Amino acid sequence: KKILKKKIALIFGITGQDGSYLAEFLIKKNYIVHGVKRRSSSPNTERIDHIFDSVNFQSKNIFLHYGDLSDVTSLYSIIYKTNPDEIYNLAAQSHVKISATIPEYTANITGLGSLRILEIIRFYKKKKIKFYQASSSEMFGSSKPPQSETTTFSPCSIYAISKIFSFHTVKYYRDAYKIHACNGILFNHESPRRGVNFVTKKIITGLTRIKQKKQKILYLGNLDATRDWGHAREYVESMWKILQAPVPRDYVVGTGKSYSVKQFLNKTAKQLGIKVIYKGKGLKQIGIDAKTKKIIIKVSKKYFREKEVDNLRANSNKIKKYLNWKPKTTIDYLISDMINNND
Ligand code: NAP
Ligand code: G4F
Repeated sequence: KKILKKKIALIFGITGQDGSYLAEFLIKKNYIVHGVKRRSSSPNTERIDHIFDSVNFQSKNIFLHYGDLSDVTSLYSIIYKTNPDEIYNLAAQSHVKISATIPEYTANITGLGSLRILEIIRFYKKKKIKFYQASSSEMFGSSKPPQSETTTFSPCSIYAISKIFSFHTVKYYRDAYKIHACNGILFNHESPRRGVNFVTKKIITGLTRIKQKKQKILYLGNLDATRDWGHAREYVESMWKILQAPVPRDYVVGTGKSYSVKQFLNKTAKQLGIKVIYKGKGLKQIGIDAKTKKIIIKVSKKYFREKEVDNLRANSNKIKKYLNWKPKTTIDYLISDMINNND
């Protein structure tokens, strides 16, 4: 009787939003999942604690290893120890605004991290390892929507510049060394597990707290930028599909619909039963709760970008056509999921 060997996946960034959903997805697909976590002074595994037994430091199908994309010795020993079939590099300094404050660190992790892993894969002897890189729609920057695989990169941040370095590194290792390496160029995707300082999570948490009378004002930056927002839970399937295709290629992943930050704000307010009346313009703009007549939204310069990416909207025809992947979640469902599961 033929015994089917389980595939082994190694996830960098397993403690993040996408890493946690990808780990769940791969476990359901019967993979053995290894994940890399950074040393931190306070717990950083909350997003995966439900699938990982943190008392015994392991479970049947998932194993965690300390490591850091800045430390090549840790990457080398983890890859050799785990002997993966597939590596997903989701680890990054992933906040665009913060990349202006820690530019060198961002370039080191978000840019050079992929290079370090690919060099180890290049010299790996035991088997051919497939590699997935978390590329980003932020790379398109000021290029007009809809953005596809053929759109020019016009980066507006050190984060985007670092991701472009990784994007081209992946292509180079694929062409030069025949490594099965792919980029998923994902547009914004959110979930109840989204980091607290990204705009969707900040709006959901802020308005919920205002409704519960735990917070008075929500301070935001540019309300006019538009984004193509999908749900992280279904986007992780696209990552896996991208790696399973026989020919390694790069794919754009998005919904094809975009909304402004203000529209996201209004849709959230509506679901929470709050009607917002706006007054003023630019930095003077305020949002008033129609019922209580109190100011609940203020615009703050602090949250504006050094150089804004105004409009992102995906053309993801390629992944639809070649990999039969398309998103199902509407923005209204995404918002209700985030409100109802906002722990
Ligand atoms: P996230 O929640 O910020 O997760 C980032 C992960 O990277 C965390 O596990 C983090 O560990 C880890 N990490 C950070 N620095 C590291 C380092 N030096 N060494 C090892 N690990 C490190 O991001 P996400 O939203 O899940 O996104 C996943 C990836 O997709 C990121 O690369 C992001 O740039 C990219 N991306 C995201 C979107 C989106 O809309 N979410 C769109 C396009 C591309 P800690 O938990 O310890 O911080
Ligand atoms: O939620 P954001 O911080 O996401 P951003 O900058 O689009 O980046 C996210 O998506 C990228 C894919 O395109 C990923 F690569 C990246 O890792 C990350 O996941 O900001 C979205 C928009 C921006 O236009 C920003 O200027 O919201 C605007 N915004 C307005 N007020 C704000 C705020 N953003 C944040 N974070 N905080 C605010 O108070």
